[in-house]
Amino acid sequence: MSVADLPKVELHLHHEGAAPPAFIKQLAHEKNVDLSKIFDANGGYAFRDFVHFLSTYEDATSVLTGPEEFARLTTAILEESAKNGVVYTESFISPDFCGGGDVGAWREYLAAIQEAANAAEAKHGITLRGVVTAVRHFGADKSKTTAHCAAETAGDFVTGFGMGGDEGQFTQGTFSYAFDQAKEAGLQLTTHAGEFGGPESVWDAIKDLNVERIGHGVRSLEDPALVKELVARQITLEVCPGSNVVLGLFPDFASHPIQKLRDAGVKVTVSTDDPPFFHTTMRREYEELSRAFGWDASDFAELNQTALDAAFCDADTKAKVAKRLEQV
Ligand code: MCF
Ligand code: ZN
Repeated sequence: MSVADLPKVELHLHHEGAAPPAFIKQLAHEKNVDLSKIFDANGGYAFRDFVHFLSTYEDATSVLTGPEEFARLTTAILEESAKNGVVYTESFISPDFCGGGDVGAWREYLAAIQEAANAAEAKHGITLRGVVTAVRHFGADKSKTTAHCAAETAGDFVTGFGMGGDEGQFTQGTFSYAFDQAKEAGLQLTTHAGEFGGPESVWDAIKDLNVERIGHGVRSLEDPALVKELVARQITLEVCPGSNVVLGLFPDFASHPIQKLRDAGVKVTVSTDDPPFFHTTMRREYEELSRAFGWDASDFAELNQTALDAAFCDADTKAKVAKRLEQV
């Protein structure tokens, strides 16, 4: 059996970022919006670098509106994830893209997403949990509204709070109020850091936001003291190797630091981030890692256990997912 066939746990997937180009093209067509500039000659998403990626992402998202469309997207995402052997996944969803921060509208989006997720669970045996996500370059005020929406809807489905976006403009500390508010509502915390922001953004995330997990965090290796701190605090990294390669952080999988982080004792997991943007899938991530580092079924079993331990869900759900992981 190929390692790509193994059951998988994924912790880092952006809901809109998982929308296939054909899905977005269809919506643009229906709404008479010209989005031709965001697609390349092969029909994939076009972007030159990280900043351009963020604007392409925002343009694509602009045609995705209403609970019904998010429900359809959820069905498409979970079908694709299940095809890839994913048995548990967490996705980043943002009130900024779902009702613009209005709690009533946000509840409607969530209800539609949850209904689609329940149907997918019954059909494919895949569980979804939602991590409500602030967009970093939207600033502190918006993050407070996002945290308020998260706190109001914390429960069985919304189990985490996070932040993505451009690490350039505002420090992590700018968002400490929002993260504190989410924590008080019982949500578990993660933030993107150490991708383009460098090791200092990971330090800030640990010190100012009290997160349990870090999205990416791959540049932590540049600071040995930080690596020690991650190990001591048992912080789990949501590593997305294919995303990092396409966005130009590392030239290829073989040069990716995931192996070195693992050797240093840091808890690492593997995710796709925005699969159609980065021409990847969970199967492909496993294949490439196996090729680059010789990882076999036991390495991936360890990786999945780490992911399940760090998952933002309750003990009953973890036990259910653990059973699915055993069914090889
Ligand atoms: O992980 C990648 C690259 N690094 C930072 N941010 C993002 C990534 N994919 C999507 N994002 C951001 C994007 O700015 O997350 C937000 C978007 O606004 C959406 S979270 C529902
Ligand atoms: Zn991400």
